[in-house]
Amino acid sequence: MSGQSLDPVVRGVLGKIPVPRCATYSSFLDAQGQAIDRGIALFFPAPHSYTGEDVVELQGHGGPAVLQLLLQRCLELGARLAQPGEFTRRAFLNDKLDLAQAESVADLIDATTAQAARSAMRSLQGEFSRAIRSLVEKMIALRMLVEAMLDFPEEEIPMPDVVQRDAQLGALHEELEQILRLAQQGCLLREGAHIVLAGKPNVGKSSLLNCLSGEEVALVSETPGTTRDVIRQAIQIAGVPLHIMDTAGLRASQDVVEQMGIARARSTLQKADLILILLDTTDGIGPEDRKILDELPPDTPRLLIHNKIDLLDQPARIEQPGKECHLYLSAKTGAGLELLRDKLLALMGWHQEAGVFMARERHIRALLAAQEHLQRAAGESARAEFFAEELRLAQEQLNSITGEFTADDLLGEIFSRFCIGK
Ligand SMILES: Nc1nc2c(ncn2[C@@H]2O[C@H](COP(=O)(O)OP(=O)(O)O)[C@@H](O)[C@H]2O)c(=O)[nH]1
Ligand SMILES: [Mg+2]
Repeated sequence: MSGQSLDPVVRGVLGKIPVPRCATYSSFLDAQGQAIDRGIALFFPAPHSYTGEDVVELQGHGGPAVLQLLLQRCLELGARLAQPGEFTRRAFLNDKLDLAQAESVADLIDATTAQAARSAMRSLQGEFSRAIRSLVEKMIALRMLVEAMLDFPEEEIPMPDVVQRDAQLGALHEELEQILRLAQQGCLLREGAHIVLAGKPNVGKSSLLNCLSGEEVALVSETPGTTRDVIRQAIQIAGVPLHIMDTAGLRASQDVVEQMGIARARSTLQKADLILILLDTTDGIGPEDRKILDELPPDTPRLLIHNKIDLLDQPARIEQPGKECHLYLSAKTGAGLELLRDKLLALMGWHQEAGVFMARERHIRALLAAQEHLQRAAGESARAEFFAEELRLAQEQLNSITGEFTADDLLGEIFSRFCIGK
């Protein structure tokens, strides 16, 4: 429980106020003073709590019925059920966390791999926010310089100031680039990537899915048209979550159910981050394969996989004769699977960098927008007002990441550190 007046609830349930930050063994009482359960009570007086308000934790034996009774008792005494995320929202409103940290609480809980959990923890500890704030501070310094220039007629702007301005802008650019790279990695850890297996029937799509996931998730048979529905399997490679989707083989079919499967396969392809086109090495690339390749969404990255190399006794390998990358493997023997795993990570943009922090789409969008404003600022070096405005917009984008919007912030900064009127 969190709030400003927990006293009546706490007294009602425990019959006393527990000593702050000590584990207090106590009965949890109903309206008649009968014990509902017995357990540990922890009291964190404001402001030293998660939410910054008074917080009381009751730890009982669990079990839905007894928990329900205890909850009911607290509601009777004036508490209400929290909304989703309300504790963290209050923590944000009370300045215990900034917005990026608050988001990372949810990301930590939702993390599907150890890597993702570690990077969420890094964001929760404020590494991402600190990086953003350091960028914002440098941006403010640059804005002060540029806004000071506004007071001079253009021909009187001191040259050293112009040189300094351009050097600072260049440095900002580089720092933003680095943060963006780490955030994009974090975003990949959070969201994972959607990889779709496609190709004509019987080339080994389902076999490859099973091979990658280490489980027999999809039926494999020598009868073409075995897979109908889209089969999804979550796997991880080096801690990066990947959602692999096996689809019905693409061909002209008379079977109504197979046609439905093929329609699903086509719509799944539209949403893929990466498409793996499977080919049968013993057949080479035939007209059906070419037709499939021609119909793929043109902008989605793709990898051509030549399966069944075991039948020709060929080695696993990667070849890149032109634009397209060809990988030769065997879903049956597993030869070439490591090559595939590494290639998938590379195609998804994973560099296994140290210090990756968890980030979301929202953050990436804000960083990209800030980057664009910096680029525009660079193009406005002759027009100081426009230059200053682009910087202001870039800063606004960055502030939206940590949830600090006030324009007054900047005014305060300027007046506290500058006194141009003197
Ligand atoms: N020799 C060999 N056979 C394979 C390989 N991969 C799949 N197959 C066989 O090819 C047939 C079709 O496989 P399946 O995974 O169902 O293909 P899909 O229709 O593309 O999903 C099955 O009989 C598999 O055992 C491989 O790498 N080598
Ligand atoms: Mg199949």
